[in-house]
Amino acid sequence: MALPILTIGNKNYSSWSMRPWLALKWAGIAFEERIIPLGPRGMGPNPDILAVSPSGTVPVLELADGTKIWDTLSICEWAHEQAPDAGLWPKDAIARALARSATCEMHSGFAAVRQTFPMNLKRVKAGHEWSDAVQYQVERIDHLLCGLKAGFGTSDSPFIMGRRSIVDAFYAPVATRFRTYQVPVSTGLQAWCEAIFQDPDFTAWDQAAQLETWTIAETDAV
Ligand SMILES: N[C@@H](CCC(=O)N[C@@H](CS)C(=O)NCC(=O)O)C(=O)O
Repeated sequence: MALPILTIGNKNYSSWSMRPWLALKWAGIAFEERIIPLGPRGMGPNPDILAVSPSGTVPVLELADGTKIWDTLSICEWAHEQAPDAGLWPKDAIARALARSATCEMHSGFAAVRQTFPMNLKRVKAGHEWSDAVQYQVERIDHLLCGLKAGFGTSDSPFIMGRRSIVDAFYAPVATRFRTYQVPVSTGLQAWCEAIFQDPDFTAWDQAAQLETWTIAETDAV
């Protein structure tokens, strides 16, 4: 049977693409990967993306029967349903509800963080400045993830819910943003960031990003 096809943006910049890519890897689901290089923000609909994705955004997962799943969280949910023992969602109902809440808060929120710290894996920037509103969101992320880890993590795993889950996948791009723009975080959150950076699947994505030659001048100038 044909493998599902995950179409993503290029790995240096596409934070939404990283999330389901990690979730599929962590669930052990084989897939074919196709990359469409992203253009500058506000350039209008990208015809290459529109040709494969009904929303005009990536990621999009095309199943063997032609069905297209065009939303990050929906692709992660699909991965969980294909491989329920992989732990992408916790088995405990309360843990799962809170993991979903944290994931949805990322999916629909933190606009100031996303705007001020665009994902750019190849970049390290000293002296970046951000507003109090952004700092408030940074602290909210820190408090949220450390609180979940204190409640549901385990001493033998550095990940938020005790093993690699959709929460880690959703916040992994944020860890890279804090690395790129040298945003100070608590010791606890920094330990989680380091665990993400050492994860073999994250590392594979990051190494591929470092080799990309596509650039978005507007993002590189932030
Ligand atoms: N809510 C969507 C967001 C996807 C999204 O905004 N993707 C960006 C790339 S990271 C995109 O495709 N932008 C269109 C473009 O760059 O042309 C999801 O969860 O999948």
